[in-house]
Amino acid sequence: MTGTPYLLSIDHLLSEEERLVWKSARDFCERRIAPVIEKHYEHATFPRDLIPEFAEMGFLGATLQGYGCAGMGPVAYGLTMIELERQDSGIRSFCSVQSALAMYPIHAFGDEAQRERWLPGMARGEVIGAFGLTEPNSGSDPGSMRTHARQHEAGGDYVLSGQKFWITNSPIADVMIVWARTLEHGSDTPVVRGFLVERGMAGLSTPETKGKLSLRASMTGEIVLDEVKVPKANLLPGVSGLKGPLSCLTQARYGIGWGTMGAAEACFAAARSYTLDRKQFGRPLAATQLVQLKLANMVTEISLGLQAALRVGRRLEAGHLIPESISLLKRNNCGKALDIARVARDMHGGNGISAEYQVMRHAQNLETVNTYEGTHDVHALILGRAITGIPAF
Ligand code: TGC
Ligand code: FAD
Repeated sequence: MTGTPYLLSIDHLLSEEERLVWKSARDFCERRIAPVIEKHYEHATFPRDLIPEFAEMGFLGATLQGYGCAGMGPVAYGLTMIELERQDSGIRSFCSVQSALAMYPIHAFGDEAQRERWLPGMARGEVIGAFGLTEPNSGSDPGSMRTHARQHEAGGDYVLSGQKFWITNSPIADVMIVWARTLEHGSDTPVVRGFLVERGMAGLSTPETKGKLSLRASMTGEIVLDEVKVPKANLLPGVSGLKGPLSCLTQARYGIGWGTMGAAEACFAAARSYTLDRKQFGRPLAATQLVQLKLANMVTEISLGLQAALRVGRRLEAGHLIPESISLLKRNNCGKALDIARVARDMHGGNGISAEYQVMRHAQNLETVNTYEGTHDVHALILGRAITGIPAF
């Protein structure tokens, strides 16, 4: 499938249907994203005109059942993530947020009226979602969030105040899943709940975050809530506590575990081809031992990363969801993809900083991917807690 010499290829471990999904995702991404991505990255714009086509491909809410969603298995979904991120992490981000962070919580924790109201339009790409967890003073530690929801009377509407920061899609979102602390009536301990905040609600603004040097083809912004009145019908009834947002993150982190291997493959393929063509000291760079060592390291990490993603995907298919195994996958595959992109950039010499060769764009993007959805080090601490039983955050 990949045309690259992976010694531990996953191709023969896939079903016929998974191979078909992979091929059609790859053809689509090469045909529709590859020709425009460089321009969008340079101008820091997101290709909104492609959203209906993402919907047609089944990329939006891909793993969800019903409501016009594709109902893909976890492995087929992972393969689509590879192809999106082979082109650009920002495009994969758009689909991850729409699917895993906005549609998933409505599907998993919403009531039937909320599902019917939002999910079909989101699957068609007509309604865009965002996920507001991070705040200026609460990133790795979302439990310290300040955004709060007040209820004047038991069973009444809510008033939300606070600020969410670094939010993918917020400037273009129609509906935002906002996580806020609220005091349930009769309790004096605030609890985290999820709210569907709609564009147009009085007191809501979503300013764009400018000046990003990474993930430039993705829209990022804030969600500012100034006494926003949110009807009680917009509370997600099915979950309370931090496990609500963290469950969504588990879904999204799984997709990133696959997706980053696409960016890594793009960088490896570029480095291989460049060093086979480029001659210095009278022979191709690829004929030198140092270059072959770098290529061998890349192939090794991508092969192992894909095997790990497939293993986690098959476990999910069988109903075994272990968040720590997804932390291991997200952390390792992001970290390795970032290393591969940096080395590929170096192997291109001066050309490596040119937009034309793409490796620097991937390297810049992967700096973000290594940070969001739990930083590389925070995932080490999640694993450390699982290994020792001691939270060391
Ligand atoms: P902790 O005590 O560990 O957990 C609280 C409750 O949540 C449950 N839980 C999980 N459930 C599902 N999946 C997971 N991964 C879970 N992790 C924990 C846990 O069982 C517990 O449930 P219960 O029933 O006992 O209440 O909470 P803590 O405050 O100690 O959390 C620690 C830590 C560090 C693991 C957590 O806060 C964390 O993961 N921090 C990283 C924050 C993060 O990843 N933020 C991402 C923001 S969104 C984003 O970046 C989107 S990028 C979008 C794009 O792709 O463009
Ligand atoms: P901090 O938590 O302040 O961390 C700074 C550094 O300290 C990191 O290196 C971290 O590993 C380290 N650190 C933190 N705690 C510890 C510790 N206990 N021990 C040792 N080291 C520690 N969030 C959303 O809610 N929704 C989104 O859609 C979204 N999209 C994003 C898009 C982009 C482009 C970016 C850059 C971020 C996005 N985020 C989003 C936010 C992202 O999840 C956070 O940036 C991330 O969780 C880290 O939080 P922070 O930036 O506050 O860093």
